[in-house]
Amino acid sequence: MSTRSVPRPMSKDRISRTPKLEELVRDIVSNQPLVDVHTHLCPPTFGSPLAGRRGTADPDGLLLWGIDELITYHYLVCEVFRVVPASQLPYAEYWAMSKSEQADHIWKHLFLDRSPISEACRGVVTTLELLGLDPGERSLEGYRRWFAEQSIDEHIDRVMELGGVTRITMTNDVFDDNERRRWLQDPSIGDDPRFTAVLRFDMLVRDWPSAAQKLNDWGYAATSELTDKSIEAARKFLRDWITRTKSVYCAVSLPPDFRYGGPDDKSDTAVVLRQVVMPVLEEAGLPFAMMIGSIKLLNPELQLAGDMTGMSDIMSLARLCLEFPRNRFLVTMLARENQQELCVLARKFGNLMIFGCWWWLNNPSLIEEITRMRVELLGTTFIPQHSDARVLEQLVYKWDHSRAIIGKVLADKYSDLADAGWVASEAEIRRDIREILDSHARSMTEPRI
Ligand code: FIX
Ligand code: ZN
Repeated sequence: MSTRSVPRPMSKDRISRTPKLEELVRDIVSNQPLVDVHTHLCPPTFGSPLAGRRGTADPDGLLLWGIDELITYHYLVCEVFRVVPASQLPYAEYWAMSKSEQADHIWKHLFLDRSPISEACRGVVTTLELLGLDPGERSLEGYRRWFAEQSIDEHIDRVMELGGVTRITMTNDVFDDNERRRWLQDPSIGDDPRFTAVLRFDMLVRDWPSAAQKLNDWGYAATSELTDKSIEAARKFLRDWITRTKSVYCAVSLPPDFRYGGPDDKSDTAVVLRQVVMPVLEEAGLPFAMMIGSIKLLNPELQLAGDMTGMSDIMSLARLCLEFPRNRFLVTMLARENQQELCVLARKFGNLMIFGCWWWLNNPSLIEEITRMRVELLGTTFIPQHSDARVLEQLVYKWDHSRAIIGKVLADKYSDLADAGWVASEAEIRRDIREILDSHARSMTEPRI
């Protein structure tokens, strides 16, 4: 029985394809509070190079904020070396500059000598604008004075409010000496209700022999041979640090040539995943986040800005989902070419949650393409974005820019649905968008009692 010719009775809260529907959807998306499922931010207890009002500067501090950190973001370091190549300004000379000298250099070449139209440059402009500063000021001095006047705790609250972020998920790399030392000195440094911890251990999966050496230095009986003794030591190491950090999930980033061959794969990476990571995380009830596709330090002279992307093997992920149905996987892939097959894989495995448009996918044109495809293939069962903020104030622009695109895509999708004859109510749209933008991320990062 086709009902096409018979228009659906429109109750008062049902809205068909009208500018009103699109506006409503965009408005709901731009105001939905959310949990940011992956950042490199942390509370002030981890120290900060910038003191702010009543603060103390800690040159090795891990909380980056302020104008000089915004301008010297590794995305912009890449871009300035395109404008002033190393043949004109050798890498060593750039890295020998102070943070503010580096910022002045980038500001001159990417903001003053040409319009800041790249996404990373535009991000700085949006951040200044939404913080109430005048992006048109052509010098950094005024911004530096303003940031020096901010007291960091109030500033964190303000930035979270502007980004619509209710909880920030950290990245706590246990193989980073600076980070690990701070946790050992004071395990309560992560006890800030605005933040949740994530135990990150790339080396354990990427390079077992080096990780084993470190575990051994730290008192765990691990050797480069993955004997039962080493495996038990690695399990104890993970359990200890999950408890110490109260981590809500564990994470690794993996290169494009990451391979998991299944139960018979005897490679170090496979054995560590199969016999250490999967059992410990199943036991702890924690999701395992895999960020797949980054080649570390392709151009080491660029330091953090020197990484590269590459296409990855989706079947390795498929084998893990097949072999470990009781584990939850939180996955993002770096290559544009992997996005469609990742969506299709998620249709095969309910324990696979896709998140974010990672790194070089975090650009309006690609966020739109990927989000549209995900809605079409996964409905409301994915996490559209994470900020990957390395500098506190990046939360402001990363969410402002992403919400605009996600809102546009969802407005289209609800209009298409209305055209098809199913007109969602405002309450139904709010329910769906809360699920897409917040509920999934919240359930993957729920603090453990
Ligand atoms: O591995 C990661 O968590 C990446 O997000 C970072 O290493 C990367 O440097 C980054 O900041 C991406 O946006
Ligand atoms: Zn990251």
